[in-house]
Amino acid sequence: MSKHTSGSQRRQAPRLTPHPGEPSHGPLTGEELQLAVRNHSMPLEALRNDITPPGLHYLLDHFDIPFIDAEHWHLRIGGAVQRSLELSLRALRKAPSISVPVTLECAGNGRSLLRPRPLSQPWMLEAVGTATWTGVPLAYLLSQAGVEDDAVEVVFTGADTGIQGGVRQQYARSLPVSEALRPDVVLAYRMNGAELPTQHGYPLRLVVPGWYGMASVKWLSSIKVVTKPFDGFQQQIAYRYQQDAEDAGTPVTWIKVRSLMVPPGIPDFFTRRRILPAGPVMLMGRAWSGEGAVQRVDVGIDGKWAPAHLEHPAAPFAWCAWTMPWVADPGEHELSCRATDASGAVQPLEQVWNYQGMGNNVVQRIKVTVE
Ligand SMILES: Nc1nc2c(c(=O)[nH]1)N[C@H]1C(S)=C(S)[C@@H](COP(=O)(O)O)O[C@H]1N2
Ligand SMILES: [Mo]
Repeated sequence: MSKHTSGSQRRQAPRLTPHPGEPSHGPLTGEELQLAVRNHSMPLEALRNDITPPGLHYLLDHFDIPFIDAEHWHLRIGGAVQRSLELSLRALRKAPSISVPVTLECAGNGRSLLRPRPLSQPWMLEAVGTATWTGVPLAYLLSQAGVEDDAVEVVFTGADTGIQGGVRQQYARSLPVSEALRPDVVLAYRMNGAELPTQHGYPLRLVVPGWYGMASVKWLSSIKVVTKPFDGFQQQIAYRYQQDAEDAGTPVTWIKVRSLMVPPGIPDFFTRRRILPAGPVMLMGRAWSGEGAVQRVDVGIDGKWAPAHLEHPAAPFAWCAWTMPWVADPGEHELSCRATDASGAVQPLEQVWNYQGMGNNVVQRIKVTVE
């Protein structure tokens, strides 16, 4: 009954994408290609680095990258607070700072592996990266402003504007007050020790360790403490696990457990198929989860699983390295990896489909030819 009611309300709601139809069984569309050349993923060989080198971290911008003159830019903090604040970049740089290594992953990572294929940014496996973010703890600024007792959420609005699902909007997302007050949530003006790159949110972005990337609002212009749950497009329509366009669904929040492997050997240019000489090889990769520390990674060789050696992460929400020696014998092989986290969650061997293609953490499978 309640499902039916919310269903008929949703029918009026704007669609996620401008595409009139349902997800596609067909070949990649021109619109997907257009998004894919604007937004890029992290080449899997970059999994070798603890911290993803500049330019290799994945990138996801919904609209245009705004052109911001940092000299005249200010961050406004207002709403249900005792004192509204307006801070220049210079003032923010003088405030107490922290540096946090964080693995960010787009909630749509793996979307294009689903059948039928949800039409949006067509990620394969690699919409992930780990950076060290330096800036002011959000909790510090919120305590300076004084959050009112009836506050429920904090809304973060970026300077980028566009239209999605027919709705004109500035990119905006909220966090529950309890999450916003976590000591590791940072308003970052540096990435990997250098000035925050334009495409990653210059002059200031939010970074929410453990949450899928959509929570980490870039090009921040304002922070507003609110006393009712935020109903913006990116909160209520986008980023939901839903079965179809009419399903209200559930919100996407924490990163699900996942592991990836550096494809061993060398690639064929066009097919990316791997070619490897026979003999010993050290397989390696990374694993992460926002729902609990990674507890184990199993590596599958032709469907036979064995536990990998796991290293400690640099921080609670940074990925950890895993390794597994393998003696490759000539022939065709399939390699895979599968992580388990402290919540008991384990990567699925087959993914359950959802309408927006969110949170696909299916195990990676790599075909290799050993010569
Ligand atoms: N203002 C703004 N913030 C944003 C976005 C955006 O389009 N606009 N994209 C979000 C999404 S969906 C992701 S996955 C991350 C990507 O961060 P990155 O490009 O620094 O990797 O930024 C988030 N913050
Ligand atoms: Mo994303």
